[in-house]
Formats: sequence, C-alpha cells, structure tokens
Amino acid sequence: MVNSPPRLILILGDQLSPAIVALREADKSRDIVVMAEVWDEASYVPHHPKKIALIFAAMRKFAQELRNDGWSVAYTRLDDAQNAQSLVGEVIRRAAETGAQEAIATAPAEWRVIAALEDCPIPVHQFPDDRFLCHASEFADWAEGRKELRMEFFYREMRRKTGILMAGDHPEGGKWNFDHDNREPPKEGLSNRMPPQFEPDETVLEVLDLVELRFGAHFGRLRPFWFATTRAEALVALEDFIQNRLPDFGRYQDAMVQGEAFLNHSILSMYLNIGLLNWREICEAAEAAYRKGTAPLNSVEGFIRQIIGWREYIRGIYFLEGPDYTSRNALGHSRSLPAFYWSGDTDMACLRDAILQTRDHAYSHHIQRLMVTGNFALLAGVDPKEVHEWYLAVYADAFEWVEAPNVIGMSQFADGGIVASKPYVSGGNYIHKMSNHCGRCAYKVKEKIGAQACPFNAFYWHFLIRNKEKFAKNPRMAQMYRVWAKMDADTCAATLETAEANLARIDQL
Ligand code: FAD
Ligand code: DLZ
Repeated sequence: MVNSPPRLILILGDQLSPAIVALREADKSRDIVVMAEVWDEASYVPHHPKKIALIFAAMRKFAQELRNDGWSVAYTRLDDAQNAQSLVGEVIRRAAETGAQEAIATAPAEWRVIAALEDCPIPVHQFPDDRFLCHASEFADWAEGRKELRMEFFYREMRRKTGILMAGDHPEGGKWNFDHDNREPPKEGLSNRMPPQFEPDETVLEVLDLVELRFGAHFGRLRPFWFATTRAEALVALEDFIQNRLPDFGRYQDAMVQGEAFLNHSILSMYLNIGLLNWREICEAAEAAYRKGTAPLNSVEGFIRQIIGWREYIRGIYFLEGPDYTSRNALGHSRSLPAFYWSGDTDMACLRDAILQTRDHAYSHHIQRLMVTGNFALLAGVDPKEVHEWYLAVYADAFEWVEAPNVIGMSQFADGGIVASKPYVSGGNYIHKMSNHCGRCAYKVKEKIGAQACPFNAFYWHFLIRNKEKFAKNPRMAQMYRVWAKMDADTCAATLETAEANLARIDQL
C-alpha cells in the first residue's frame, strides 16, 4: 500500500479553537499542523506589544495542547533560523520538508491573508470559518434588496435563529432591546472591578522577552502582562465577568471614569477574537445568569446584543463590502493623525485618559473608542486610513474584519453611511454627561469660543458646517442645523474661527 503524503493543516494566530474546521477536516494520523510566528503578520501595522505577546503566547500553548491531543505540530518561532517570516513562505518551507503537496486552512478573517493563501504555489483549501453565527453568504442574503442595513433588524433575526433570550416566538421580557434602561452616567465612586489577572508562566515570560527585544519600540506597554493565554484561563475570565460585572453592564456600558479602564465591561473580545472562547458559550453564560436571577434583563440583553448583534453584523459588513473597504473616504478627509495619539501628550483629559489606557492595557472600551478617540478624529477631519491603521495597531482585539467596519464605518463615516445612519459626532457635552473627565480638564466644556474652550465644541460645529451639503437633509441631524441657524452671526463666526485655530495647532492641543 502506498502511503499518502501528509497534508499541512494551517492554523493562524486568531484560529486557536480546538473545534476549528481545518482540524475537523484533517486526519490526525497523517496530517501535520503548521503554526508560525512570522514577521509579516507581526509588523503589517505596529501592533501593541501586549497584542503580539497575547497572540504568540496563546499560539505556543495551543500548539502544545494539540500535541498533547496527539497531533503532529510543526511550530515555527519568530526567531527560528529557518523561519521564512511569512505565512505562505512557511507553508512552502514545511511542504518541502514533509513532502506535503496540499494544505488545508480555515479561511482567514482578512482579505489580505485570503488573497495570499489563494496565490500560494502549494494549493491551500480554505474552508469557511464556522465559528460565527452568521455565515457571509447568509448575511449577503439578508442584506440583498434592503435599502439600508440596520443592525437592530439583523439582531432580531439572530435572536430568532438561536432562541437566545426568546420566550417562544417572542423576545424575553416583551421587547427586543432594553437600552432605554441602560447607559447611565457614572455614579459617584464607580470604579473598576478588575478582570482576573493571570500570572505569566514560563511560556509567557519567554514570549515577553522576545516581544520586548523585537517589538519594544512599538507604542504600548508590554508589562505588566496578565492576559489569559489559554482557553482554561479565558473561561475563568468569562466566569468572573458573569458574576462580577455583568449585573451592572447595561447601566454603565457608556460610562467613562478617569483612570478606570474596565468598569463593567467584559474584556473578553481579545479572547473571543483569537478563538479561546466562542460566542455561544459567552451568550449562554449570560443568559443563564438572567434565568438564575443573578443579572437583570437590561444588562443581559444589552450584552448579548453586542455579540450576536453587533459583532456578527460587523463581520457581515466586512465580507459584504469587499477588500477596498479600508480605502473608503466618503468625507474626503486628509489630515494626519495628531501625534498625541501615539503618546497621550494632550491637555484634553478625555483623550489623554483613553490613549494612556490604550498604551497601558491595549484596551479601551467602546464609548472611548467611538466618542472620544473616534469622535475627535472625525471632527478634525483625519484621513480615515490613518485612523484605521491606528486602531488596528493599538488594541489587543483588533483584527481587520472587526476593526475596519467599526472604524471606517461606525466611527469615521468613511463608508458613506453603510454601518451608521448618521455620523457619531458630539461636542464636549456628551463626554461631560457620561464621564468625570471635564472637571479635571485644562479646557472648559461649557465654552465653545476661544483658546480655553473644549476643542470638541467648535470642532463639532465646524464638522457640521463643512459637511452641510451631506447632512442637513438627514432627519436625525436637521435639528442641529436649525440650532446653528438661530445662533447670531458673530457667535457662528467666532466658533468657526476657534475651530480653525485649533486645527492649525492640533498637535499642541
Ligand atoms: P464589552 O463592552 O464587554 O462587549 C461585549 C462584547 O461584544 C465584546 O467583547 C465584543 O466581542 C462584542 N462587541 C461589542 N461591540 C462590538 C462592535 N461594535 N463590533 C464588534 N463586536 C462588538 N471590537 C473588536 O473586537 N475589535 C476591534 O478592533 C474593535 N475596534 C473598534 C473600533 C472602534 C472605533 C469602535 C467604536 C469599536 C470597536 N470595537 C472593536 C468594538 C468594541 O469597542 C469592542 O469589541 C469592545 O470595546 C471590546 O471590549 P469588551 O470585550 O470589554 O467588550
Ligand atoms: C495578528 C497576528 C500576529 C501579530 N501575528 C501572527 C503570527 O505571527 N502568525 C499568525 O499565524 N497569525 C498572526 N496574527 C494573526 C493574523 O494576522 C490573522 O490571522 C489575520 O489578521 C486574519 O485575521
């Protein structure tokens, strides 16, 4: 009997799930799992050192778990002498080494990597990644023929499809969405319930040394490093969230408190996105807390909506819109990203806090990303591509499929309104209402004119006026144009002058 050559089973750094399709398609007794830490993936943007450390450490431990489970694993470390330093290069090298003539992969979550594998001289069969609730083709069918896409309707379909938080054919509690009861400003003394911190073991310590040496110059603090790097640890993080932070998730999901990075958020996106957790177990754990009476419906529904609603919707948009999505620039913005995004060196307290948290934790929560760093970049007219590259680099959970629709679409309106029905912009008042930053800021949130005024205020009007043609007819924005029309001419002129002056010294704000 002639032995068939082995096939290579490619597992990428965000595919660390034991039940992933490439492994299901493989033959443990014959095939070889290929995993590789490669320079190309670690440097296509200047990833935060914590993000690289998370991925490398989790890859190394996943490879060991596969070996323990009887798989043959060819694992390449970044510093291995033979490392071809690209995913395709490693497939070619391992094929030559083992005699493999084909490879199996779970389709990557990024157009760039999909294209690279398609062009690989060793045929790579890409199987659709079924770790998501909604397949790209199902999303395309749902989107087909709709005049506009709205997450809320998609989300209801996902609730029906899964039966999560359903009472027969009806939504649990009689409503699909309980946001009316959510989004309170922070109460006095609201502070972090820290997520669990995992002591680095030998594998993690080795990776930290490597990352420090090779990526130490990237923006972001590597140490202290306490992320989960195995599925078992990520399950501990999930349980901790469900018990300690989920009950008030809804109330405080939009709140911002100076120096408090985590509040009631789950800090699970990075584990979910690299495959240590899956959407189903997270949503089931949240639903079980509601059914047991340990978390209220407004929090549980709001949380589950983020995962089977927003997360799936965002992924659907990424694959629906195609590889050119990250180049969209519907508002024609071209300003460079202010230098303080890479240092936190600004007198604006809200921006400083969000950027320094990002530096320290490779994390900031949704409202900081949307209404602080994103809002500022949009109001100031920063080139969306630069904004996209910043977000893709600095967050531990950032992978293009999820980052780009959030940044290009939701935050920068650069897709012209596919993700968001209107730009997410606000002056300082929103930040003042939802945070305690403004009382500690060098700028005055109640003023919109002059050098001491909160820069968000004049920027907000400058944005509306320079985009009047595009937005004045949007029914959700028309009211603000009416407010502007009622302001006296001198105030209007001084507001726009303030914005222009601030734009001229944007790096010094
Ligand atoms: P929680 O607040 O606890 O929310 C629970 C979960 O819901 C998250 O873990 C995440 O999986 C999911 N979720 C919530 N909102 C979204 C959303 N809009 N899109 C997709 N999933 C969502 N999320 C990423 O995973 N990667 C990114 O690169 C990313 N970039 C973003 C950039 C901008 C400008 C904005 C506005 C949002 C971005 N998000 C991104 C979405 C969201 O901010 C993060 O998922 C969330 O902050 C992660 O923290 P958490 O796990 O504590 O989330
Ligand atoms: C993000 C990332 C990094 C930093 N490094 C690697 C790596 O060395 N090897 C690898 O297989 N994957 C890595 N990744 C994740 C890939 O870039 C990811 O698969 C694509 O972004 C697709 O989502």
